[in-house]
Amino acid sequence: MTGARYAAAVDTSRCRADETRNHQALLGFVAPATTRDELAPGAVVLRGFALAAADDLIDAVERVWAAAPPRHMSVPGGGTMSAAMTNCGALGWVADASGYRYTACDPASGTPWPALPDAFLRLADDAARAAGFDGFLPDACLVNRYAPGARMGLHRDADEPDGRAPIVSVSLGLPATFLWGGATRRDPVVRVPLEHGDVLVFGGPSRRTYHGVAAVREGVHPRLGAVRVNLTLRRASAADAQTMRR
Ligand code: MD3
Ligand code: FE
Repeated sequence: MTGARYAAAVDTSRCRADETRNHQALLGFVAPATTRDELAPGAVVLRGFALAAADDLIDAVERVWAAAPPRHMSVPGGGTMSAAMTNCGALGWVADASGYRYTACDPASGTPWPALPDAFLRLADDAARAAGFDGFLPDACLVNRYAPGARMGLHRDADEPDGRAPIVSVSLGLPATFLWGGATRRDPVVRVPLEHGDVLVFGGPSRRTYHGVAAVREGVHPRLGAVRVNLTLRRASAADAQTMRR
């Protein structure tokens, strides 16, 4: 499959009908407007899926930031990540000069990461279900904060032992270009525009695919200012009967 074929499958259009339905959804009349694009088997783009919950999600992000401030983590090769990161949930992803791992406590404070907010859990469950993954029970959420110019190079998420659980990603604030690669670092990369409220779900054969984020462009979001936030909800503990209820 070629990059062009994936690109053609990504519908970036937004129409007036969608806006009207989003407005009605805010008023509680109908389900939120979402277009569902499949990037690849198991990789689903749910456009606007988090719009109705976005204010609650941002309130919760700000509480997480107050308890566990975002920081630029060091990486083994030397240097630091350009996105500032923190976590909530029973486990949190950390990087330092010695490697990458999940920890129960924030190394900066020595205390447990803040709990997963209800708004995150509800959104993760709804999005996973909409993408065909029933009973997703995340125990970790990495919260990435991008200032203009920040990016994330191509990588695979491989620190979660249980490959059965999907990852749910929520984009808030400034737009960005998501880079969707393949099974190897050299596979062609498809650029997928992401906006405030878009949700991605990655499971099954897409779970170990290379991906990244292009440098975020200057801009101001009405609620978050010159910031993009990405939430990734994950199952970081080892596989057991609780991983998926199904
Ligand atoms: C595909 N975050 O935190 S979200 C990351 O926008 C990360 O901050 C990016 O990559 C961000 O690890 C991209 C989309 C995403 C997240 C995790 C994935 C795509 C994924 C894991 C496996 C496959
Ligand atoms: Fe990732």
